[in-house]
Amino acid sequence: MIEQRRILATSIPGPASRAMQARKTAAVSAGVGTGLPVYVVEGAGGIVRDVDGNQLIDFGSGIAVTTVGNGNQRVIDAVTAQVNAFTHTCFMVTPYDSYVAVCEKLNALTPGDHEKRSALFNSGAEAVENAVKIARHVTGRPAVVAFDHGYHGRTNLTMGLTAKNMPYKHRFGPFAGELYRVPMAYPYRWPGGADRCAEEALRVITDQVHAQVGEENTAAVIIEPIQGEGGFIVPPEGFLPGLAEWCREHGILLIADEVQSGFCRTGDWFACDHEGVVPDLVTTAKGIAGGMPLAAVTGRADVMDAVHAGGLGGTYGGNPVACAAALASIESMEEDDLAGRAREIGEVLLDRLGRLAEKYDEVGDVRGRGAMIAMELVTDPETREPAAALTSAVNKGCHERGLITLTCGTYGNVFRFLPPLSISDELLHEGLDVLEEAFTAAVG
Ligand code: PLZ
Repeated sequence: MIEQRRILATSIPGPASRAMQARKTAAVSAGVGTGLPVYVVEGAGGIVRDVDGNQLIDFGSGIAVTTVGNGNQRVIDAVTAQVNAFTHTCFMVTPYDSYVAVCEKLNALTPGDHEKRSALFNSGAEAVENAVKIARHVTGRPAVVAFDHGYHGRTNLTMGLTAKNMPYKHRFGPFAGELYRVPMAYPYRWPGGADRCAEEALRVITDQVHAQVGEENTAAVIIEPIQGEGGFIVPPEGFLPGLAEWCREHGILLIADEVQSGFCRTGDWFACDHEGVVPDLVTTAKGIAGGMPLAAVTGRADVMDAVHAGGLGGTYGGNPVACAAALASIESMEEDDLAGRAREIGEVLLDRLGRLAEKYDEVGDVRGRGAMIAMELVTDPETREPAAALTSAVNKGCHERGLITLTCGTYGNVFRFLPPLSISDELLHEGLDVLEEAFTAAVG
């Protein structure tokens, strides 16, 4: 395993990475961007090593995917054994046990102790598409309600559910019909203030659906219990339970998109667990399989079984190598108490970022849960004008110093922290030192 140490061997990106990036430009569609063009050769724990010999601290986990750590040994062993046995049969043709075992785990671990069923897919977007298919099929209703700042994917249906135009939707329409958007309970930017956010947001949302869509036309409400790409927006206490209750009253299915927030990331198995919210359907992906492509829809047995045989599927959904990786990842989460580790990481992040916020007015808000933490940067704490330029300058400064960081947010002014849960305290603190240095340099 490569040493758990940051190494700056060349400038970042170094000469070998720059040469590869030139080939990338000539070979790969310009539509596929790269945030930090260092070309990776190896990863272990909280470190990613590039082709120039630089070792970067990983605060991104490939966008919340390598939750169990880069190069997790359990995942490596399980994947290797599975590749040697067989790589594919198509579960719809000749099934295999690991698919069933992953579904059993999902049914047991997702919120609620009611009877559940699951179906496996390849990507988060595909899981969301299928959750919507199922919700429409079982309710016989067309409308789906999504939120401001929401992100659900890049396929046609999920683009329609995603809020942000650039870069996700711009000139890629027209989008699917019967998708409606309502305001998100965003405490930091709620006009009536954070204290009134839960109650007022619930009123606005339910009024809007009643007046503009009709509850009886609404199949599902889809929400990320902590919004990811939109800015790590944590709804105020009471908001999600209130939304779940209103959905139940009207026979509307609540779909929790836990693609980014799920699998120990927030210090619970799922972000919904924090307030005991039990959705009808849950979508998962990313952290489920330690980097192998796997996604799932898990939900109430009566809902999931209402679909006719053959109505759900796909060639690769629940690929055996991905399922082996998922079982190994879940075992790591259970055996190593990664939810507990996420809470510890969260305490360190909140403490250090909180101190940065005391020092600098530009840090407008620090929020999140477990190892899903963000700071929102503003030009002025009174007007809360988003500081997108400062955010990208800090991001660039971190990259140059050997720290992989990610930004997010509708206004591009949120700095997010998603380290692998196997990261050591030492690397975590060193990464935060680097961030502070980059922040101080950028703020001037
Ligand atoms: N739902 C909540 O966060 C993926 C997107 C990266 P896929 N988020 C990272 C990018 O720019 O494409 C995501 C998510 C939530 C759905 C998805 C979609 O998951 O596996 O990328 O399709």
